[in-house]
Amino acid sequence: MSYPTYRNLIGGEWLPAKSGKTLLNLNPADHTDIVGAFPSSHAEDVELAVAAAKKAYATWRLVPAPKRAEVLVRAGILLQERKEKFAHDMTREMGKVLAETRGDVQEAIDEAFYVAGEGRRLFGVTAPSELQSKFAMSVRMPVGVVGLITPWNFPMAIPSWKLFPALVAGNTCVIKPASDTPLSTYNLVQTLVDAGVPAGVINIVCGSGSGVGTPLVEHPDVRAISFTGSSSVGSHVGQRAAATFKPVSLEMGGKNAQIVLNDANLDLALDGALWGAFGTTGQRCTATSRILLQKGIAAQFTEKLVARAKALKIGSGLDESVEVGPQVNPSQIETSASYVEIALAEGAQLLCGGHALTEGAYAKGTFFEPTVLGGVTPTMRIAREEVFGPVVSLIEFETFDEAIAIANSIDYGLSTALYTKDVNRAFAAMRDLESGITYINAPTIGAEVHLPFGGVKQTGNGHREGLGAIDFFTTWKAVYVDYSDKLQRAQIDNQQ
Ligand code: UN1
Repeated sequence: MSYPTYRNLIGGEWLPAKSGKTLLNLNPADHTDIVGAFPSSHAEDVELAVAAAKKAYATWRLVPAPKRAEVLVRAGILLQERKEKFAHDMTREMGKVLAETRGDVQEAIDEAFYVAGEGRRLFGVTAPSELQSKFAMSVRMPVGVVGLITPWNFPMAIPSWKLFPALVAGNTCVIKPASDTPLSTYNLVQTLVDAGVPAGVINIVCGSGSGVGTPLVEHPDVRAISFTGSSSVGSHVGQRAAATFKPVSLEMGGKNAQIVLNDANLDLALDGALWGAFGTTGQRCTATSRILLQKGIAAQFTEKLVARAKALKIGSGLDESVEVGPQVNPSQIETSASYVEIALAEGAQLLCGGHALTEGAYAKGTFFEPTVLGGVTPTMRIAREEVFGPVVSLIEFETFDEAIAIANSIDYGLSTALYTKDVNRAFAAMRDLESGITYINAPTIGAEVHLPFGGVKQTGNGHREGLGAIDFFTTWKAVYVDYSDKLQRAQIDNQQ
């Protein structure tokens, strides 16, 4: 089978990895379908990319921010024109269904138009000086060369969350896409190039975490790192970045709970649970992986959820009638299968699913059945650890306070959802749930780009994407202008 060979983008040129080696990008619904060969890069390629980004920074930082933003407006319009093609490419390399990959491209379009507006804001503050005839203000400065490390589950949206605010703020970028899904990042970056991003302002270096990610994180000329991925890799990234005092934004795992109270609209809660747990085949950091059911509705809800989970159509995401696509690669399937085993050994019950699908139309792909586990208790590993697959645990509770305590009893804190008609409980939950995002009567997935995205506890290290990304990609400078024509000593001359 013939397939295209892609290259790194370094200083405006498309170059192969110095090693000459490539990695194959396979369709997870059919591993005989090769999407393309991508460079298998290493430290020497990172070196060239960082040097190119450093050179481009000298001029990009001086382009007025509203002008930088115009590139994003043009990119947003081009993405609208290319949406259908890019969604197909993404389903082919990542697996999720077309409706969702269209949504992923749409998220990048939304981000382009949202962040373009920041080009005319990037506000600082002015403050009165304590001294006469002295002016005090604070301005946002770019950080410099930034390193961006992105995951495979939102292969265009998440790169856009990082690239667009970094660019509008005047930084230059080296991006390492996930090795499972580099094509969507290529499509995004090619669009930015077509929209007028100058050479060297964005560089792509493709390869593995150890080949590209580590040298990027450790490079002394890289001034900040923004990473989205697992908590174990994030911990490594954070520690390596700390060695060179780099600011690092980490967005990592979740174990997101949907709470359903007795008074909830059950059909709505069911729709939310199915979408939250099995949308993107459960491979979202915001995916619903625990459903907390109040005793009064637990049996009825469980029965309906299991029936609907069993009825979901699984297959290639390119088939418009399919509801659940494949998992991205064999190792994700192994993780799902091993967590089912762990859960059963701990005493949970398998209510449906639980197995990889390997026969007939599924034989060439990495498919896993939508899986519902009942009888889960809050201390089991399946109730505490991230699976990142189509596996959801049902936990029963008696009181609202107990539900909040269970929801909060884990190490993660990304997204939570509460289904109820009781406004008092809704507001109490908004206050008490320990998560960066809380939904009322909506599933744990579905964040919009112009709100803060990120979590507490082991989900992140305090930074936010969306509203908040500009804070990460800029650094404050305080500027004082003394127009008194004499030396004025702060804290001294104004004290007489
Ligand atoms: C992720 O969960 O990995 O909120 C990102 C959502 C999407 C982004 C999810 N807009 O579900």
